[in-house]
Amino acid sequence: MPMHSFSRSFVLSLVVAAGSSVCHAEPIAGRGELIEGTTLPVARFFPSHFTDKDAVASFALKRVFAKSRELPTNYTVKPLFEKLPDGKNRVRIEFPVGTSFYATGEVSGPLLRNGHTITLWNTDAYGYDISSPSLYQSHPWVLAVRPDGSAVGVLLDTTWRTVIALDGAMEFTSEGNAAPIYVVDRAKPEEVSTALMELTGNMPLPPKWAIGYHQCRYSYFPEARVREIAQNFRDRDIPCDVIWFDIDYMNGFRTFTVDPSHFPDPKKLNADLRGDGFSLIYMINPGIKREKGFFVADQLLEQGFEVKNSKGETFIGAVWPGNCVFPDYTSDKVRTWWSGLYKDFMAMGVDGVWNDMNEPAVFAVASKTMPEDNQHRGGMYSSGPGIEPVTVTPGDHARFHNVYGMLMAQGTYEGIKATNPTKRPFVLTRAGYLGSHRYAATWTGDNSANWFDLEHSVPMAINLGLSGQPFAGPDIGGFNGNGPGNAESRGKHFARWMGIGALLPFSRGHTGKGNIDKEPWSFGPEVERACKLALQRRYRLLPYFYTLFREASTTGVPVMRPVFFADPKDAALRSEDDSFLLGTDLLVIPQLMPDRTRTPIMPKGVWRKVELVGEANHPDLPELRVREGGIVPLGPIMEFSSEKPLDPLTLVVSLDTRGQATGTLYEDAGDGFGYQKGEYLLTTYQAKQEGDKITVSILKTEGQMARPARNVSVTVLRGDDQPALTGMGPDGQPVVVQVR
Ligand code: NBV
Repeated sequence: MPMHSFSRSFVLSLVVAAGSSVCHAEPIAGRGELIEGTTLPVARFFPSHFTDKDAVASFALKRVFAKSRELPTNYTVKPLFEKLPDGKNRVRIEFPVGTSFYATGEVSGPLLRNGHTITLWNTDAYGYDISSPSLYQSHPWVLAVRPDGSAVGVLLDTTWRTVIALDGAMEFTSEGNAAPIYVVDRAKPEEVSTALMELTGNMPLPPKWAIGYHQCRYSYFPEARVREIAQNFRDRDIPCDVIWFDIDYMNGFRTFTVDPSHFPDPKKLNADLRGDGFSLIYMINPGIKREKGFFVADQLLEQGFEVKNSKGETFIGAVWPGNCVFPDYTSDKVRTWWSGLYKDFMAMGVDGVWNDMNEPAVFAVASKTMPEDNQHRGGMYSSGPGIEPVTVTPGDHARFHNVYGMLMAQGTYEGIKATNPTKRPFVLTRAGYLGSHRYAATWTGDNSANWFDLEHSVPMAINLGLSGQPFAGPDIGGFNGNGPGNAESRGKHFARWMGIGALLPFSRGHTGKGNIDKEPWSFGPEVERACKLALQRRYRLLPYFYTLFREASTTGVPVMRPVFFADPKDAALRSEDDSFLLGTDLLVIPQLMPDRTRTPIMPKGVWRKVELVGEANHPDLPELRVREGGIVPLGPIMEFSSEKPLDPLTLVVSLDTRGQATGTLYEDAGDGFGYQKGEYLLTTYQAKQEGDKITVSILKTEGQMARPARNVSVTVLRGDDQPALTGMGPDGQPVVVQVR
């Protein structure tokens, strides 16, 4: 992977070509070239002060990309590099007036990043707000959309602390070694997403259960409480696939242990819950209690696998269990050891793992993390199976801080996969870096139970998707606090957040310790009904979501998209971040603060209102609209994702002005890797109106999975006030709908 495959002679020739490597008072153009291995051209630029000492392993790129040819002389993006007097490296790129900036990873506030500055430095940002300079993740990546709708993505290949300023121009200022940038110039923003995937790797297809709804809190214990939560979901017919075990399940916060007084028989508990259709996710943190006789600490210290301080001694920092030692995940040997710890743990009946506090968070120090001069040993790094490893040289924590969490998540992912090789791993990580999507989904950390964070949860998830992390979402309901105002407004706030959260790629309710209960039924019958409808919508939409996850994993185009993706030339859509798109065909118009009067800006064309579960005009649920020309596949309402077969398959059709529509459906076993050998079915359905008949049929199929024997129920949307037309027939044969 990920070292710029600098053979020594390559680096030397580069240095010679660049001339002297001294400080430059004025910005100057770097040396550009095109790289091999991408579908369309990607340019790489090195600062002229770049030397072979700067050439370190990349953790963002999925592999080394060799030069393919010289940069065409008419290449329009012209970065200017500068070595600043304080030793920092700056690169600045000018764009035409009217260019809109997005991405930059996990950022609070609006979708449009023009005028914003962010510092990439993974931080335990409890209770953050839009003024927080750094959150939990670092993505040195910006998407620029020019006024004509063409788009440019820029990746600065550094792990060091970096400030991204988007004040007119695009500017990165980074500490540490000089680094190259990768520039993707494309006709449309989607194509930039695809190029980003080609550079950084793809998100593996998640197991289907992980796309269902997740219920969490800090923390459900003892065992009886966990059972009660699970039972409530089933008794109340509220869909839910996953129950989470936060830190209190552990014995004295020791990782890989279970508190025997609260969970005397976790294997039985897990088996019972699984029998009820739940999957179970348990938290694992990087701070390992420094205690003789604790097997994880003993193994870590005996092998010398811990992070050291600047004197080469074991670094000790306080976290939940008290004084802790920290695995040095920059070493492949340490990651392999860490992976091995999951074997016994998973055997308890664990389905997925949650890595928290992995910025890494350290208590009682102003920096909230370990000292920047702590030492990491490095080793070999490969981004995944079959990718040739590169050497990671040892270095300071300052260089590895932003990738510590990602490397932990990678070790976790690989451990889970080795333990259960026939299952798709699921990992959730709090800290991350550009490339984390190769191993883990993410959530937006310790947000707050207020209206602002509810509103910002939409653009936060969109910008993560535009930064290569499609599997993201907030703590639904808010982590910090009970909610705004009195009991009634808290209930409304929760219902509205569930309405939106149920339509985000990662959908999990969670709240902090000491807060009021925040399960769907905790706020009384009215809120419970809104939550139930919200979640039933998600489950009806699961076939569509799963199709979009598959698309994201193969093309890099995110599941959740900004509305400007519908028409990148339309300047009016550029700052719209209340509404969002799921795929190309479904527009979600959320209900935010009750007294908010702003009307979201819609993309041009006809977007027809659709009702999925009898929720018409519910005041707390987002409005859903289907694009003209689109077909959205739906399944039956279910209580968990594998409860029922996809029968009937419902196709919601919205005809365009020519009387036509198309849409796709991806299906496979829902878990395992058979899909990689062709055991899947990708069907493109088409609808055509001729005279007073609309015929829905299969346009093409891909994959070797047999088509299940089932019925297709067709719903053809018309005007918002006109009833839909319907028809039914066996899948595989044309269904004819009579126009009345
Ligand atoms: O493990 C407890 C919490 C967890 O619930 C939350 O989601 C994480 O972001 N964790 C942080 C540590 C304590 C936070 C106050």
